[in-house]
Amino acid sequence: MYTQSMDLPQKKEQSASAPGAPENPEYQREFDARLAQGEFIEAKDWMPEAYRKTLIRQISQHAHSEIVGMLPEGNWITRAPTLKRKAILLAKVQDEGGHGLYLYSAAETLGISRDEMFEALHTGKAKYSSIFNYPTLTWADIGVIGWLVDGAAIMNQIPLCRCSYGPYARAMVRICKEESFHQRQGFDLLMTMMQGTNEQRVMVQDAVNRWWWPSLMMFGPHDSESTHSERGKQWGIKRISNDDLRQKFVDATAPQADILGVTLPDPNLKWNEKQERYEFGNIDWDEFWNVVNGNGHCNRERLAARVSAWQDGEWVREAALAHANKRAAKHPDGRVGEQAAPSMETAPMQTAPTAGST
Ligand code: BYC
Repeated sequence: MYTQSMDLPQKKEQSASAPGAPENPEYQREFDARLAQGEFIEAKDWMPEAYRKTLIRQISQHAHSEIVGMLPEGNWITRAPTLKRKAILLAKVQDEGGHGLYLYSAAETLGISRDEMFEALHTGKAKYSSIFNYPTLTWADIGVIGWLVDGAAIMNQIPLCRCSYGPYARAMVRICKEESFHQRQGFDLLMTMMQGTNEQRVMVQDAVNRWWWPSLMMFGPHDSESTHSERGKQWGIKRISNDDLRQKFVDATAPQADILGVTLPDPNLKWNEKQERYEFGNIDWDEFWNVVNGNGHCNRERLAARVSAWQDGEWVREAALAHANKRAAKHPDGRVGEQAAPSMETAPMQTAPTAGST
């Protein structure tokens, strides 16, 4: 499986970078200097414990969002209106699963296990994006998720490709490329519907009305209310603030709504010529916190789906482990290929051609 576990931190006693290693002013100065120079911090490098914890929190929550994000769209795979749209949706949902796996792998390099991360999700300790607690009521919701939700995700995630932690930044490069396709297929789906019947246009407008505000909430609370922004910026994890990203998203999306022929559900949305940006109305923060705190439309349903997937998959994990143990017993030297290469002692002397041989 694709993994970054080659970069796993060494054992505590072997490495000053291991979780729980003592803080050290000299290492701290070196760490600060590297951040100031815009260098990546890598898995085996020393890092302050709070930096490690913040990354584990953010990356694991990001991974959970991808995995939980498969549910509202997965709900429509069997009901896609054409074979083409079904194939696209299937590929998109599969991509989200892949994103979750890269991100879990990136988080593992910080010394947390995947089981611990799942445990945090299943017990409600770890968050995932508020957006996935809204229901997908019609086929138009699938287009709107691509256009608005993936659009907001890209806006938030492009700066993460330059975040200070190497394994996270590299995972984000590939994720952003795929998200960009996701956004375009959503726009394309909606454009097709807008060129269809009046009923289809009404369906699209209804979906836009329901998803617009939750999409703006994806960027998190106002900067003044954001508990992690200050440190995140100092550590080069957060390059652009929640409010600035939200503004960029509105500025990019409002003209796209005009092209589609839909109205964004905000009477206060207007172009400010002087400031060269859109003004927009107030977000309902009570709704946001209600959803974040587990009381949205689908919070319980989403979590229950993840927990039952985990329980139903127990036999697969057991079988995979039994298989791995069997192979390890068969190949104690760690080689797991079809045929283990002969060891130095048993290898015939002239297996490799020497220079000048024909
Ligand atoms: N939903 O101090 P703040 C996708 C929490 S998946 C829930 O500003 P930070 C896709 C926040 O965690 C997209 N909770 O935090 C998948 C914190 O609580 P904790 C997911 C939220 O970290 C499938 C508290 O509020 N993207 O694209 O500086 C299909 C205070 O917030 C939300 C990512 O995860 C929210 N919307 O900034 C389609 C990107 N917002 O942890 C698409 C990576 C805030 O102290 N994450 N909270 O309990 C980030 O960039 C940042 O973590 C955030 C928040 C901008 C989200």
